[in-house]
Amino acid sequence: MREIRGSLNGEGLRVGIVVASFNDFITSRLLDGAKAALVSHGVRDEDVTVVTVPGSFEIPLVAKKLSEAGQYDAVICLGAVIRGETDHYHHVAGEAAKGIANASISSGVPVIFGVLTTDTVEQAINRAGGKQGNNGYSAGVAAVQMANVVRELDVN
Ligand code: INI
Repeated sequence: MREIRGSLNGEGLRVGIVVASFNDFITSRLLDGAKAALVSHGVRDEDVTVVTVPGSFEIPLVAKKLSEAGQYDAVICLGAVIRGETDHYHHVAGEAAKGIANASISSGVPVIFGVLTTDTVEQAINRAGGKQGNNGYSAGVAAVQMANVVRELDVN
């Protein structure tokens, strides 16, 4: 039996990060987590490119451009969509999720969904370095693993 799991060795990987500045008190923590995960798994600081966009709605376009550039082994998308009183939340969260998935499928490059979608600010804080860990860190680990999964699939 052959098993492909994707190693967690990030040496030599080039990673793009797209981060939304909306709710930046959350997204800056997600970014810190993602960078920490990449560096602790062997990705070199100079092999990481960070692009900042206004909000999560704008993430998909940049994710698509980065993933199609041929310069990155994985792209990480970071945002925080927090439910408000209107249904704006649904549109922003839905378009971000759909666009990020499309970028990954169409480019063949792993594009990691590190966008928090929560009912409350507290839930977001808990997932951005609080009680429930840091989703940015998990996104960084997922980027390394998926880049290696795709590499292993491509050479076999
Ligand atoms: N963008 C977010 O990243 N999170 C949110 O919670 C949010 N809310 O709630 O409005 C949000 N809106 C901005 C949106 O992403 C766009 O930047 C804006 O609509 C301009 O296109």
